[in-house]
Amino acid sequence: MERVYIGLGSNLADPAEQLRNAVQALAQLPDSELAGVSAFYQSDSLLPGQPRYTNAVAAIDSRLPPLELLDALQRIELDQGRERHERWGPRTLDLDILLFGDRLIDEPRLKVPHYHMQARAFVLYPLAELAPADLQLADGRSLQELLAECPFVGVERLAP
Ligand code: A4P
Ligand code: MG
Repeated sequence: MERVYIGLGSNLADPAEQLRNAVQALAQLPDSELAGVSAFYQSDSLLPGQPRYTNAVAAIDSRLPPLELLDALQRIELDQGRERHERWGPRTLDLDILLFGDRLIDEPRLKVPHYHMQARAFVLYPLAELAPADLQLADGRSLQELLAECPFVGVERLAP
Protein backbone atom coordinates (compact mmCIF):
# COMPACT_ATOMS: atom_id res chain seq x y z
CA MET A 1 0.00 0.00 0.00
CA GLU A 2 1.19 3.51 -0.71
CA ARG A 3 -0.08 6.66 0.94
CA VAL A 4 -1.62 9.00 -1.62
CA TYR A 5 -2.82 12.54 -0.96
CA ILE A 6 -5.58 13.86 -3.20
CA GLY A 7 -6.60 17.50 -3.53
CA LEU A 8 -10.33 18.12 -3.90
CA GLY A 9 -11.75 21.36 -5.28
CA SER A 10 -15.14 22.63 -6.42
CA ASN A 11 -16.63 26.00 -7.24
CA LEU A 12 -19.98 25.07 -8.79
CA ALA A 13 -23.26 23.41 -7.79
CA ASP A 14 -22.95 23.35 -3.97
CA PRO A 15 -19.19 22.83 -3.59
CA ALA A 16 -19.33 21.37 -0.06
CA GLU A 17 -21.83 18.75 -1.21
CA GLN A 18 -19.60 17.98 -4.22
CA LEU A 19 -16.69 17.38 -1.85
CA ARG A 20 -18.74 15.16 0.47
CA ASN A 21 -19.87 13.07 -2.51
CA ALA A 22 -16.32 12.86 -3.78
CA VAL A 23 -15.12 11.58 -0.39
CA GLN A 24 -17.76 8.84 -0.53
CA ALA A 25 -16.57 7.89 -4.00
CA LEU A 26 -12.93 7.82 -2.84
CA ALA A 27 -13.95 5.46 -0.03
CA GLN A 28 -15.17 3.00 -2.69
CA LEU A 29 -12.04 2.97 -4.87
CA PRO A 30 -10.82 -0.57 -5.59
CA ASP A 31 -7.66 -1.82 -3.85
CA SER A 32 -7.66 1.29 -1.68
CA GLU A 33 -8.69 2.48 1.76
CA LEU A 34 -9.70 5.97 2.74
CA ALA A 35 -7.33 7.01 5.54
CA GLY A 36 -8.50 10.54 6.35
CA VAL A 37 -10.12 13.76 5.17
CA SER A 38 -9.18 17.30 6.15
CA ALA A 39 -11.56 20.08 7.06
CA PHE A 40 -12.97 22.08 4.15
CA TYR A 41 -11.41 25.43 3.26
CA GLN A 42 -12.89 28.31 1.27
CA SER A 43 -10.92 30.79 -0.80
CA ASP A 44 -11.31 33.06 -3.78
CA SER A 45 -10.53 31.56 -7.16
CA LEU A 46 -7.01 32.16 -8.40
CA LEU A 47 -8.66 33.37 -11.58
CA PRO A 48 -10.81 36.49 -11.29
CA GLY A 49 -14.49 36.27 -12.15
CA GLN A 50 -15.05 32.71 -10.91
CA PRO A 51 -17.04 31.69 -7.84
CA ARG A 52 -15.19 30.97 -4.60
CA TYR A 53 -13.72 27.52 -4.21
CA THR A 54 -14.12 24.94 -1.51
CA ASN A 55 -11.04 22.72 -1.17
CA ALA A 56 -9.97 19.78 0.97
CA VAL A 57 -7.38 17.02 0.98
CA ALA A 58 -8.03 13.30 1.38
CA ALA A 59 -5.52 10.57 2.20
CA ILE A 60 -5.90 7.08 0.79
CA ASP A 61 -3.76 3.98 1.06
CA SER A 62 -3.76 2.31 -2.34
CA ARG A 63 -2.34 -0.56 -4.33
CA LEU A 64 -3.51 0.96 -7.62
CA PRO A 65 -0.81 1.95 -10.10
CA PRO A 66 -0.73 5.75 -10.45
CA LEU A 67 -2.29 5.94 -13.92
CA GLU A 68 -5.11 3.60 -12.88
CA LEU A 69 -5.79 5.83 -9.90
CA LEU A 70 -5.82 8.87 -12.22
CA ASP A 71 -8.35 7.10 -14.49
CA ALA A 72 -10.53 6.32 -11.48
CA LEU A 73 -10.36 9.93 -10.24
CA GLN A 74 -11.27 11.27 -13.69
CA ARG A 75 -14.28 8.91 -13.74
CA ILE A 76 -15.39 10.31 -10.39
CA GLU A 77 -15.03 13.86 -11.78
CA LEU A 78 -17.19 12.94 -14.78
CA ASP A 79 -19.76 11.13 -12.60
CA GLN A 80 -20.15 14.36 -10.67
CA GLY A 81 -20.95 16.29 -13.79
CA ARG A 82 -17.62 17.82 -14.65
CA GLU A 83 -17.44 19.14 -18.17
CA ARG A 84 -13.99 19.83 -19.49
CA HIS A 85 -14.42 22.95 -21.59
CA GLU A 86 -11.27 24.82 -20.83
CA ARG A 87 -8.39 24.26 -18.54
CA TRP A 88 -8.73 26.25 -15.33
CA GLY A 89 -12.46 26.79 -15.99
CA PRO A 90 -14.96 26.61 -13.14
CA ARG A 91 -15.71 23.03 -12.20
CA THR A 92 -18.08 20.91 -10.17
CA LEU A 93 -15.18 18.74 -9.07
CA ASP A 94 -11.42 18.70 -9.53
CA LEU A 95 -9.38 15.82 -8.11
CA ASP A 96 -5.60 16.22 -8.23
CA ILE A 97 -3.06 13.62 -7.13
CA LEU A 98 -0.81 15.73 -4.91
CA LEU A 99 1.62 13.08 -3.64
CA PHE A 100 1.93 9.37 -4.36
CA GLY A 101 4.15 7.76 -1.72
CA ASP A 102 7.56 9.27 -2.30
CA ARG A 103 7.38 8.91 -6.06
CA LEU A 104 8.41 11.46 -8.63
CA ILE A 105 6.16 10.88 -11.65
CA ASP A 106 6.72 12.63 -14.95
CA GLU A 107 4.33 11.16 -17.49
CA PRO A 108 2.44 13.14 -20.12
CA ARG A 109 -0.82 12.57 -18.21
CA LEU A 110 0.51 12.68 -14.69
CA LYS A 111 3.03 14.87 -12.89
CA VAL A 112 3.58 14.18 -9.20
CA PRO A 113 4.09 16.08 -6.93
CA HIS A 114 1.28 18.18 -8.40
CA TYR A 115 2.84 21.21 -10.08
CA HIS A 116 1.18 24.03 -8.17
CA MET A 117 0.73 22.58 -4.72
CA GLN A 118 3.88 24.07 -3.24
CA ALA A 119 2.55 27.61 -3.03
CA ARG A 120 -1.17 27.08 -2.51
CA ALA A 121 -2.50 27.63 1.00
CA PHE A 122 -5.73 25.79 0.12
CA VAL A 123 -3.62 22.68 -0.55
CA LEU A 124 -0.82 22.92 2.03
CA TYR A 125 -2.91 23.65 5.13
CA PRO A 126 -5.42 20.82 4.66
CA LEU A 127 -2.54 18.51 3.72
CA ALA A 128 -0.81 19.42 6.98
CA GLU A 129 -3.88 18.21 8.91
CA LEU A 130 -3.31 14.69 7.58
CA ALA A 131 0.39 14.34 6.86
CA PRO A 132 3.12 13.49 9.36
CA ALA A 133 4.90 16.58 10.67
CA ASP A 134 8.16 15.59 8.96
CA LEU A 135 6.67 14.97 5.50
CA GLN A 136 9.14 15.58 2.68
CA LEU A 137 8.21 16.07 -0.94
CA ALA A 138 10.04 14.01 -3.54
CA ASP A 139 12.19 17.03 -4.40
CA GLY A 140 13.50 17.12 -0.83
CA ARG A 141 11.55 20.11 0.45
CA SER A 142 9.66 19.63 3.68
CA LEU A 143 6.02 20.45 4.17
CA GLN A 144 7.01 22.64 7.14
CA GLU A 145 9.28 24.73 4.91
CA LEU A 146 6.53 25.17 2.32
CA LEU A 147 4.01 26.18 5.00
CA ALA A 148 6.45 28.73 6.40
CA GLU A 149 6.62 30.37 2.96
CA CYS A 150 2.87 30.26 2.37
CA PRO A 151 0.92 32.51 4.74
CA PHE A 152 -2.59 31.53 5.73
CA VAL A 153 -4.14 34.51 3.98
CA GLY A 154 -7.41 34.66 2.06
CA VAL A 155 -8.36 31.18 3.20
CA GLU A 156 -11.14 30.31 5.62
CA ARG A 157 -11.23 26.98 7.43
CA LEU A 158 -14.82 25.82 7.73
CA ALA A 159 -16.03 24.04 10.85
CA PRO A 160 -15.93 20.30 10.12
N1 A4P B 1 -2.48 15.84 -14.66
C1 A4P B 1 -1.13 15.94 -14.58
N2 A4P B 1 -0.71 15.72 -13.34
C2 A4P B 1 -1.82 15.49 -12.59
C3 A4P B 1 -2.02 15.20 -11.22
N3 A4P B 1 -0.98 15.13 -10.35
N4 A4P B 1 -3.29 15.00 -10.77
C4 A4P B 1 -3.22 16.03 -15.91
C5 A4P B 1 -4.35 15.08 -11.63
N5 A4P B 1 -4.23 15.35 -12.98
C6 A4P B 1 -2.96 15.56 -13.44
O1 A4P B 1 -6.29 18.46 -15.48
C7 A4P B 1 -5.66 18.53 -16.73
C8 A4P B 1 -4.79 17.31 -16.89
O2 A4P B 1 -3.76 17.33 -15.92
C9 A4P B 1 -5.48 15.99 -16.65
O3 A4P B 1 -6.08 15.49 -17.82
C10 A4P B 1 -4.38 15.07 -16.15
O4 A4P B 1 -3.99 14.14 -17.14
P1 A4P B 1 -7.73 19.03 -15.33
O5 A4P B 1 -8.20 18.64 -13.96
O6 A4P B 1 -8.54 18.68 -16.50
O7 A4P B 1 -7.47 20.60 -15.49
P2 A4P B 1 -7.42 21.69 -14.42
O8 A4P B 1 -7.70 21.16 -13.05
O9 A4P B 1 -8.24 22.80 -14.94
O10 A4P B 1 -5.91 22.10 -14.50
P3 A4P B 1 -4.94 22.16 -13.34
O11 A4P B 1 -3.64 22.62 -13.89
O12 A4P B 1 -4.99 20.88 -12.53
O13 A4P B 1 -5.57 23.33 -12.56
P4 A4P B 1 -5.51 23.48 -11.05
O14 A4P B 1 -4.11 23.63 -10.65
O15 A4P B 1 -6.33 22.44 -10.42
O16 A4P B 1 -6.15 24.90 -10.94
N6 A4P B 1 -8.58 28.58 -6.77
C11 A4P B 1 -8.89 28.05 -5.56
N7 A4P B 1 -9.10 28.89 -4.53
N8 A4P B 1 -8.97 26.70 -5.40
C12 A4P B 1 -8.74 25.83 -6.45
O17 A4P B 1 -8.83 24.60 -6.27
N9 A4P B 1 -8.14 25.57 -8.79
C13 A4P B 1 -7.84 26.06 -9.98
C14 A4P B 1 -7.51 25.16 -11.08
C15 A4P B 1 -7.79 27.52 -10.18
N10 A4P B 1 -8.05 28.29 -9.01
C16 A4P B 1 -8.35 27.76 -7.84
C17 A4P B 1 -8.41 26.36 -7.72
MG1 MG C 1 -6.97 19.28 -11.94
